[in-house]
Amino acid sequence: MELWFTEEWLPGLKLSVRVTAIVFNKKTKFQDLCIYDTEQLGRILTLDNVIQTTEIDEYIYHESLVHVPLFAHPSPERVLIVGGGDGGSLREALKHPSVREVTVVDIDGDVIEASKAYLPALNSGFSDPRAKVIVGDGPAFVDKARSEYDAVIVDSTDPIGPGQALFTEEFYSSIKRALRPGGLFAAQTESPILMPAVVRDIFRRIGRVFPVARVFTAPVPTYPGGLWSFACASLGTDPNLPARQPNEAWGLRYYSPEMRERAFILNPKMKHDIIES
Ligand code: AG3
Repeated sequence: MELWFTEEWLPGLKLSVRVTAIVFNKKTKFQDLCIYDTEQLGRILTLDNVIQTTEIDEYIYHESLVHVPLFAHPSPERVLIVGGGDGGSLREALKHPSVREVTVVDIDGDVIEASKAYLPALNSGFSDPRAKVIVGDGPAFVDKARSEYDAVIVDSTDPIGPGQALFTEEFYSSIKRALRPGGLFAAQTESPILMPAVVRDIFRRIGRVFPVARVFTAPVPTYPGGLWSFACASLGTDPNLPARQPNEAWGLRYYSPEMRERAFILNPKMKHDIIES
């Protein structure tokens, strides 16, 4: 018998992938966590039947979300990742030699444990002595921080369920207070083609808090619509301008100075839908 995983992207629109093995499944305190092996996407992690990450395209998402803000900073030392319990963003942040500490705050400790046990492609950062892992509420944690981080990266689920609190104006204000001078904020901000109004509303809220806020995109074929949007915002630092560059030894698969430039180019409809409407 064939086994398929299906995510409903929108009413009447679904993505299905054939599952070759159920690797792990647990109803955690917060969500239904599954790890599957699939024929075409490699190992995938889902929460409440929503694809969070797949081996085939996770590098595009994690390198974009992390390296766009971190390369805009001349020497990031302290980085905070909110969400990101799978470890993909942590792995990328630790590649910056100036980084001395990366704190991951995820509300669901079971996601972290499952990644450590079953996601070798993502979990390498957890054993780095610079990694600090906290199981707890992201907004409450950020609210206590004052001028502490060179970058705050929000690697969240969609704005439903536990993820909702990570898209509020209040949360963005506490991130702003948590940043050191010259600090940057980045977040995943949903599908610009299938959910332009959702993306627009997120950017309205970010724009009310941060003096500089830019949209960038990257293709993530296993997320709704195939193209994904992200925010990079700051207290003044230009998110577009790279302060440094990676070299070959970093082993990056998606990010490069050229790809960075491309990421900030929006087509006319997207400009209209997200920024001008
Ligand atoms: N971040 C999930 C992005 C949203 C995906 N949405 C969807 N498939 N409907 C995942 C965390 C990866 N570290």
